[in-house]
Amino acid sequence: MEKTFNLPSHITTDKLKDLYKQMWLIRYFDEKVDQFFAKGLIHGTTHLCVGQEASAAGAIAALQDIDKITSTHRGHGHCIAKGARTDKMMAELFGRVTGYCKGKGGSMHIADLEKGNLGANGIVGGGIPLAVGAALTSKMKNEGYVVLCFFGDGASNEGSFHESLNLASIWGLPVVFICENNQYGMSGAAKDMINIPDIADRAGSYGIKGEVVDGNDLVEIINTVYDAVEDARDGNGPALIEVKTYRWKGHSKSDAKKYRTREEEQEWRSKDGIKRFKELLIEERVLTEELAEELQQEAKQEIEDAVRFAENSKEPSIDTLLEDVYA
Ligand SMILES: Cc1ncc(C[n+]2csc(CCOP(=O)(O)OP(=O)(O)O)c2C)c(N)n1
Ligand SMILES: [Mg+2]
Repeated sequence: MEKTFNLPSHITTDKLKDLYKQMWLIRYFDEKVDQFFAKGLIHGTTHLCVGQEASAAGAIAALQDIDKITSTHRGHGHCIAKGARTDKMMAELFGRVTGYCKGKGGSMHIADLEKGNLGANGIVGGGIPLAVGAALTSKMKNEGYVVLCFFGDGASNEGSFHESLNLASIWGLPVVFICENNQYGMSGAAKDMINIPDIADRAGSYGIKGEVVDGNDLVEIINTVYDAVEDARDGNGPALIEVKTYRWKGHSKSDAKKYRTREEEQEWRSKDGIKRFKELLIEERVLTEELAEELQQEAKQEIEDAVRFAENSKEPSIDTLLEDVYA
């Protein structure tokens, strides 16, 4: 069986297995980071995307290798899905020389230009104009790549979102905006901050297509993003896709989550995108229980190995303190 579920032709059976493992990699990576933060072994700050795995894995699976992404402060999943090495990511969070920024950048500065990841961004809404700039480059130089731009519900209230969508629209740029509506921006519920039920409807103000997808349905995400990306590649301009999802953990470290109920959390956990994808793959005979378990264990082991790699790497030496630092 080469192709299932009416997915794009590059999503082969092997790719489906990879995606299943990839979602576990993202989850185990962030679970591990959570533990190390709690123990005080990782410094700075971090934002975990546990619960949002299908969004990163699905949207990026729709791309070709030449395509680019811009990410956010909650970007570990985007990074892994765009092909980053988990050991170099973990080393970066541990502040070691083997990390993506030689240990000086941390969670919100990981970029991987070789793989087309233009970088995480600590400025809410900061990646959106960058994505539009990269898409303008693609168009002007006729490079053929599309840019996938991730941001949150909170970021969709920033001026940069509105200015960027307007420019991308009038210039017909090859960029697809992915709004990961995880229901909260810090402690603010999206429903209290935005007076329309669907952020995707904001696309109408800019004359571009807007769609809502279920953030726990990997297949729906791949298909919707793929159509938008290929449309953009064909010169038909941008689109806005709102992924309805949920962050299982707090906003950042030390968040008691007093602004939401445990029942609400439980309800979203029961819709887990990884679990749903596993059930689908078993039903479609792509996976057996045994193979699913094997892939999950491989992912777990890779993250354990990433931690060993980080722990065994050196911290930057004092004489490199001012190297590669721009501010
Ligand atoms: C320009 C700017 N304003 C405020 C902040 C502080 N801040 C960091 S994350 C965040 C919430 C962002 O919410 P959302 O866009 O929904 O992303 P999520 O954290 O939910 O993934 C805020 C306000 C910031 N980093 N940058
Ligand atoms: Mg949010």
